[in-house]
Amino acid sequence: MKHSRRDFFTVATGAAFALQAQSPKQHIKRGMTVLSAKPEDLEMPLSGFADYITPIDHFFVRTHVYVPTVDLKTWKLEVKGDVAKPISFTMAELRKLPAVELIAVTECAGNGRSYFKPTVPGLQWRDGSVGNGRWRGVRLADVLKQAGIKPSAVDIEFDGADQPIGKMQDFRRSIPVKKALDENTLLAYEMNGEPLPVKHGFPLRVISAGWASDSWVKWVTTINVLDKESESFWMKSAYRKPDFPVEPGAAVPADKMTPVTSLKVKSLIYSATGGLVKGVAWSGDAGPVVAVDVSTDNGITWKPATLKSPETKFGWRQWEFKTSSPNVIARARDASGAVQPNAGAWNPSGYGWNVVSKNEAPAAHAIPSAELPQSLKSSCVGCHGDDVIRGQKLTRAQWDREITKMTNWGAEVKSEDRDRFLDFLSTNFKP
Ligand SMILES: Nc1nc2c(c(=O)[nH]1)N[C@H]1C(S)=C(S)[C@@H](COP(=O)(O)O)O[C@H]1N2
Ligand SMILES: [Mo]
Repeated sequence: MKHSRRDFFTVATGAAFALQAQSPKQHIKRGMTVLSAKPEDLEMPLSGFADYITPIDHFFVRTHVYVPTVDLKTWKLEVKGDVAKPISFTMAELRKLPAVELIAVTECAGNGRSYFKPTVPGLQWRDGSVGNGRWRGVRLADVLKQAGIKPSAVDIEFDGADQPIGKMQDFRRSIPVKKALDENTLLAYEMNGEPLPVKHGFPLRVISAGWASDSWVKWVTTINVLDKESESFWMKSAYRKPDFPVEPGAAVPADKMTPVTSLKVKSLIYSATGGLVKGVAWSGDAGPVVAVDVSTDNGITWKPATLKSPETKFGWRQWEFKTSSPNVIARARDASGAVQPNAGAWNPSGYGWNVVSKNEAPAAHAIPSAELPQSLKSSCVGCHGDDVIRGQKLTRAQWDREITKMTNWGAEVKSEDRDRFLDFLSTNFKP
């Protein structure tokens, strides 16, 4: 939101002043790895894990869309669908409901995607599309009760103020009613003690504590209570993975894919110097993390690390272990007894990477410098930059599917260009 001098004088009284006070602060993101500049996808550097609560300046950003600017004066939250009494809330009305504060990790389902072999399409996140925030807002259950949610409700679908790019489907995501009524599922208007920043969903976002960030819908304007499963593209086709092991690289039939939900137990080593190894660990619905074990002999023997930060169900825990060994691996265990696996369960979109962590992260992908042909630029670079293309290393079959997806989303590719694009991409940006 922009404020002229004149605005300031007109709003600096009474109730209007409260509105002004809720305006988001401006944040300059610092030291982030830019995976895509437009739309903005920013990864937190490893040093960011040293903070228990991730500062907003370092908090990763993932948007499928351009960030919308929401004016609180006209914004409202609408609750409709399978309810007795459709209802809407202004921010002032929402803030009158009981406020709840929660520390919780939000992690992109694709965090660690770049480590899957064979490589998969999508943003090539390393470790930093995750952060630990302090969220404040209202219980989603309180809002749904005011609207008189009916017993026939199945899914709660959220829509935000963001507009899809081109012919991309609108980003709408749903969570099942049981998760929606959980006391740890919030609609947050504050992050780390300030109004939700614009890039993180101002003025309101979903906090699906314990679940991957794709269910943490930002810029929420509408809650639609459904008496059947959501039909949204982002539920039916995206954010799904096989719930059984598949051969790496294998195609998985659509009816064998289930939605991404809870995070799984995970630890990360972010620093190893001066005889001290430092890391973080978190889990999802099966949290909190109760132990982190470290091995310096490739997993033959394990010793417990010291857990430092307070135990909360959904926040991460920082931990330390004294060793000068150059060869350190760590694995976390959560309250359900689940531990990190030794190998990643390969899946076509590269979701849910949580393998045992090492003190040296695999080298970053080299980004090929090949100049994109002008025709490819005019078809692709406009809605998004060339950084997302360069970041991926895909087979010809994978690029073929990407071109199909993008043309479905409105990219104009002349029929005589299609094969040339495919040749160029699969020669220059290959695994
Ligand atoms: N409205 C809307 N909400 C959204 C998204 C989006 O593109 N639009 N991206 C989702 C995804 S995939 C992630 S990983 C998180 C990222 O949240 P952050 O940018 O606050 O870290 O927001 C989620 N919520
Ligand atoms: Mo994500």
